[in-house]
Amino acid sequence: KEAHAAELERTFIAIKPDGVQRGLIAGIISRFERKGYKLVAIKLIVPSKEFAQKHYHDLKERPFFNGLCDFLSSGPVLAMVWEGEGVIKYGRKLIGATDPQKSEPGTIRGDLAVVVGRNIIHGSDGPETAKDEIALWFQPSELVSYTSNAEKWIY
Ligand code: 3AN
Repeated sequence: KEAHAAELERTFIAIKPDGVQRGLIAGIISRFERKGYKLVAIKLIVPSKEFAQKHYHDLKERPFFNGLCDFLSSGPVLAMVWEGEGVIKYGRKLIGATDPQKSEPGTIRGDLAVVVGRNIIHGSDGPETAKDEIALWFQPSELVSYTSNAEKWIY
């Protein structure tokens, strides 16, 4: 069946300052790209602390909230939107469990991170969060819709 880009699921993925500074950008993008997902938006930005607080608003009661927001705003973050069938759930699977001590080998956090406070990558945890996070980080005009011929062999 024909898949139309506009109907496909999208998720927000961000490489946090630790991942950017450790030189992990290309390796992480490669995981999503080789799986068959499509990059529809990307930018490198240093979020303000206020912006980080908005991004993590669900965690504002947690004891690590302040440190987490300081960390996210401490340097460049690579913000991305990835598109494709099942990308929200499967993106989380590629990323691995929140605590890198518990994430499986083969996942991004399992292979590349050690502690929960420096777990290198963020991925939306559901359709509502994905929608909200994409709207927070990107203008609609920054999302690029295009049809890739490669999708014919993937979806
Ligand atoms: P995930 O990023 O896997 O969705 P959340 O939403 O529970 O996990 O947590 C968001 C971020 O908060 C994590 N990526 C991690 O950086 C940080 N975090 C979560 N739990 C802790 C903790 N116990 N101590 C320090 N930071 C934490």
